[in-house]
Amino acid sequence: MVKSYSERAEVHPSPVAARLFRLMEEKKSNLCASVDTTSTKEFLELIDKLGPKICLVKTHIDIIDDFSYEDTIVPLLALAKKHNFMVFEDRKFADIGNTVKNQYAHGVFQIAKWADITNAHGVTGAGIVRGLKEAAQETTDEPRALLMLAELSSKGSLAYGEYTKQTVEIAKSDKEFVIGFIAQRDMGGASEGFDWLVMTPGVGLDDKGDALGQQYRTVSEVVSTGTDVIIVGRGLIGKGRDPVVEGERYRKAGWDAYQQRLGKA
Ligand code: S5P
Repeated sequence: MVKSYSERAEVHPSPVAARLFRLMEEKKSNLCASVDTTSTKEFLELIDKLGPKICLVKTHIDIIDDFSYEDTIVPLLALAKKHNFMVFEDRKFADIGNTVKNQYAHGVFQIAKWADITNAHGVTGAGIVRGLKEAAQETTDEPRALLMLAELSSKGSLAYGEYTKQTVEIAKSDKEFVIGFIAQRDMGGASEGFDWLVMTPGVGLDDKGDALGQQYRTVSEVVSTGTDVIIVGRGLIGKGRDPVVEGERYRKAGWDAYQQRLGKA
């Protein structure tokens, strides 16, 4: 039996996951907007438009040309409050524990200070989880959470088979801090008491892929194979697209697919 987001919120060991599940149910949205744009102005304008339709904003903060904490992050957090969404910095940490600890908390971006969720590759081993957790604890009293990159959407990705399996093993090292995966399907865990969130990028309703190896699956395809949160970038904000129209279209598609998975539609 597939559990609802609100049932999962009630018992989840991570306050970040619990809050996300609650607000997904409230807003009837499992849509995460990937706002991959290079100016602060456009970044904030797009997020303000998409805000009512999404549960999560995914950022690549290092692609913003005119980044500053005051002018980029402070208004981003104000929009998160205004529209009730959470923030996920797609940093894809991939170094030893001690280095990622510094990368997460320090430098220009100070990700641990403002992002509810970030993510990491398993390639360096379980020390990456401990390093990131220490940085979070030393930086803020706010709850923070991590997703492990178990699978990738791109053509020729090396993250499959034994690599994916061992990344899932790393996730088991911290039940509270690691809330799930970036993956293309359900990663199991239920029989061992884990309730992992699966977030899936490479989702598009109109395109099959791009010229640089991205591959898209449809919303109903990914939700039927275990996705909890759909991550959509260019499908929402690509050239010629109206983010308000596409935001509602993907929100509805994601929610309908979730209802179907629950057996309610
Ligand atoms: O496997 C992956 C993992 C990620 S996080 N494939 C991805 O495409 N992503 C990210 O999702 C990628 O970095 C980009 O920010 C977003 C997909 O954007 P789109 O425009 O192709 O929807």
